[in-house]
Parts: sequence; C-alpha cells; structure tokens
Amino acid sequence: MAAGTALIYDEEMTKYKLLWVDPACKIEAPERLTVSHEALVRSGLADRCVSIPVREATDEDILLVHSEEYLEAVKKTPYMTLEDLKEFTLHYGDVYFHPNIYHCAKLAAGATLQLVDSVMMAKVRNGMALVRPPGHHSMRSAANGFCVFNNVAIAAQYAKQKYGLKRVLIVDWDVHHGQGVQYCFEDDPSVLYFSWHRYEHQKFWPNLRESDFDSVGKEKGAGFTINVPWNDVRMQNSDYLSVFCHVLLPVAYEFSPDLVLVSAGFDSAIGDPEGEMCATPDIFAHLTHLLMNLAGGKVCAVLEGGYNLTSLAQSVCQTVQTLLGEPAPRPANLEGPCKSALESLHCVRSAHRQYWSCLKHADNTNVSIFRKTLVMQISNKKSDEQKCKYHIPVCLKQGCGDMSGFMHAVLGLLLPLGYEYDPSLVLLVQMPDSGLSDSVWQHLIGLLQGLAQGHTLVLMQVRRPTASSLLGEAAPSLGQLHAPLPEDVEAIESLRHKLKADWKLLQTTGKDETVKKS
Ligand code: X5A
Ligand code: ZN
Repeated sequence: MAAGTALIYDEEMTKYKLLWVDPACKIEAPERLTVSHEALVRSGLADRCVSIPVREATDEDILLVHSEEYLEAVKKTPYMTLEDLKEFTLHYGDVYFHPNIYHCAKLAAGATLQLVDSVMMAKVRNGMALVRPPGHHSMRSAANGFCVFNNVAIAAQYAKQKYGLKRVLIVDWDVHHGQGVQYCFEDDPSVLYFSWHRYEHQKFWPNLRESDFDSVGKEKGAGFTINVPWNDVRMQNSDYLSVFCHVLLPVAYEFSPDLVLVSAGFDSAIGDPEGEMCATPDIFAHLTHLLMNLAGGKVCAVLEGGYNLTSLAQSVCQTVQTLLGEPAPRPANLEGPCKSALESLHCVRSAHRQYWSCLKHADNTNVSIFRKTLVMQISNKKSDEQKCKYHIPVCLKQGCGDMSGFMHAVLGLLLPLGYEYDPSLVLLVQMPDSGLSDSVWQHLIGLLQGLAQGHTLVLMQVRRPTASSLLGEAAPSLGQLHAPLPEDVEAIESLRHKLKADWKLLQTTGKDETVKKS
C-alpha cells in the first residue's frame, strides 16, 4: 500500500471575493482558505504532507459533469463589468461571481483531479485538497450555493473514466445537501452518494423535497443515494457517529468502493453560522478514521463549506492529522443520539432496507405505532421481546391466570407507567384465552379509569387478528374483488345521492351537487 498524505493547495484560490453587498454570500470569504492552510502550517501538519501542485481543470474535465452552454457562459465572466457580473449572478441561487472566479473554479476542480491522480497512481495513500470555490451545489447548467463547478462530481466521473473504477463512494459531511452531486448520479449505481444535511422538514436552504430520506436514487441507481435529513439543529458527536455506525458504514462495506471521495464541508461543526450544529472538530478525526479502511485506504477529502474560521481550521487539522495516521483523540461527551436524530436514522434505514442486505433485518417492526401508543402486553409468552421504549411485554408464568402476579404487574408497572405516559385514551383488550377472572377484570377497568380522564375503551374476547391489527401489523390481502351484487350497488348509490347534499365528501360530480339545502 502507498504511504503518505497529499496536501493540495494554492494561494491563487484566495484571490476572489464578493464585490458587492449580499448578506447571503458574505460568509464565503478568502480567509476560509488562508486560516485553514495557516493552521496546517503552524501545527506542523503541512510539512508532514506531500505537497502536490494544483492544475487547471480542462474543458474536457469540466464537461464530464457540466453542459457546454454553462461552461461557455462562465468563460465570459472574467471579461464582465461589475454590473454584468451582478446581472449574471442573478440567474443563480446564493452564489456570486468575480472576474477571477472562473480561474479559481478551474483550479479547484483541477486540484481535486490532482488529488485523485496522486492517490490512484499510488504516489500517496490519501490526501486533502483545500479549495475555493466549493463544488457540491453546482449543477449541470447552474452555479449555486457558492459553487461554480462540481469538483467532487467531476472527480468521480474522471476516476471512473481514467482508472476504470467500478464503484466510487462520495461521503458528503457538509451541513448542506449537495443536490448537484445527487442530480449528477441519481440514476448511476456506480456512484454511491451519501449526504447528511440540515433540513428541518424542508425549512432550511436549499429547501428541496428531494433532500429527504425518501429520495434514494432512480432506476438502476435506486438505493445509491442516501440522504439523512437533520430535522433539528444542535446535532452532536453522538448523532454523527450513530449515523456512520448504523447507516453509512454498513452500506459502504456492502458497496465496497474502489475510491472514497469526501465532500468535506465543516459547516457541520460547532460554531458555524450556517449549520448551527454542536459536533466538535475532533469528530472529524473519527469520521475520517472510519472511512480509512474502505477502498484500501484511498480517501480523498475535498473542502466544501465551513464558515466559522476557528472551527473550520481546527476541523481541517483533525482531518489531515488523521489522514496522516495519527490516532484520533477521545471524542467529547458521547451520550446517545437525540430523539430527532433517532427518527431520521429510523427513516433512512427503513427507506433503504429493500436495497441493502445489511439493513434487511434492521428495525423489522413497525415502531411508528408505538410512538403514539404505549403498549403493555401481559402474557405467558417469553418470546415477546421489547420492540422499543413504548412496547412493554410482561411475561408472567401463568399469564393473566394468577391473580396475585397479575395484580402485582398492574399496580407496580402498569399504573405508574400509565400515569407517567399520560394517555388521552386507555384501550383495554382481553384475549379469549387470557384466563383473567371477571373480578380481576373489574378491578383493572376501575383502576385505569383514573387515567385519560376516564376515556376507556374496552374490547372483550378479542380475536387474535384484531390484536395484531391494533399493534400495527398489515392486514392480509383480500385477493381480487369481484363485482358487487347489482342490487347492493343500487341501494348504496341511491343512499349516497340522498345524503350528498349534507355530506360534501359523498359528492362525485360538480353538477347541481354544490347547491346547499336551504
Ligand atoms: C458549500 C456550501 C452553502 C451555501 C449556503 C447558501 N454552500 N445559503 O456550504
Ligand atoms: Zn455547506
């Protein structure tokens, strides 16, 4: 295996900036690159890396991802007046142009390709490219989100073409969704795109429906796009690690990539004004470390976002230090993932169960039913195992048959849990073979009427299928339905016509049915 870590950087990429007032764009400043590079130099990390020169991406490289029309349009920007640049910028979302940005964008994409070349030609084991402008938001024919050319997407296509790679993994740990990368590979099973991103149920930029967990890729590429939406801010180290352990890594090992590209944005770190997350810079040491056993260690990290200069510089150092082979520091306070992260995790795993065998046996039960429902099941079956916090199987030797044991469970478990859970309805279900005596049943009903302001629904002698439906299991298919009896259809239809003046949802045509009864 090759040794060494490449560092690819050129000061030229600091030589463009926002030339007018735009609050959305002012955070994308040249200092992002200078502080990151200075931190690497000051810590001695830069010296331990193999320094590789940048190059300009060629038209051919850029056309691997972008359209000719778009490339030609961007090519004109160095000659534009300030007014023309402002006007050109208006065609796109949250991005700005500058007379030197086309040059820098060619260097950013070219730096990424230099990194891929040095890793693929085994000059180094892995490496990082410090680049501006970032890439993951730019699309085939559009600049977007500070991005002009899609550095990582171009690199993936380039690596497939030049080195005949069968599978490339793109890990996008930037706090924004790299929709440009997603669009580029959504029907391509040779590129697995993973992204987590601040989403807040589509309230956060870029506010796309297709950033949610149920966008999994299309056609042959179904299952090869993995989106983890963060529906809350302040995600922490445990949330990030959980998603790596329970989604990305199992799938990545199953995918078995030939190369790993990281869209390494550090706006997912604490202090960032965009992300508003709480993960500490040392988590990036762990994220990096966890990827370094894939693809024989061929990991190329490419800078994307990151707008808190302190947090950014520290995170870059953690990443490079780990690429160099330093052991990762002990991660700060690891409690479990938060509720919102668990919800996202569950949704992503469910959405991908059908595509990845590592997720097939995961969360096999319909846990969602238990979110709104606290289920306590008293039986003599040891086999019932707890499905989640809100599912409490209680195994008594004689089930409900022994009065003392049963009352012990009711008073010691069911009542306190019921009071803490504070339900709005109590549903009591008695199975036919429960063995429960009438008097115990009467006590149970009486005790539970203290909950839910007395709203109690009692189901006696319930048949097995009723219980399974109440627990959220799918009903078996009814098979093909034949046509109903004509006299039944007639009776139902005439009733519907009689009732539809009073009940809007019974109406099926616009004619004279909107007339209200006076
Ligand atoms: C690369 C990156 C963020 C754009 C935010 C626009 N772009 N509101 O982090
Ligand atoms: Zn970002």
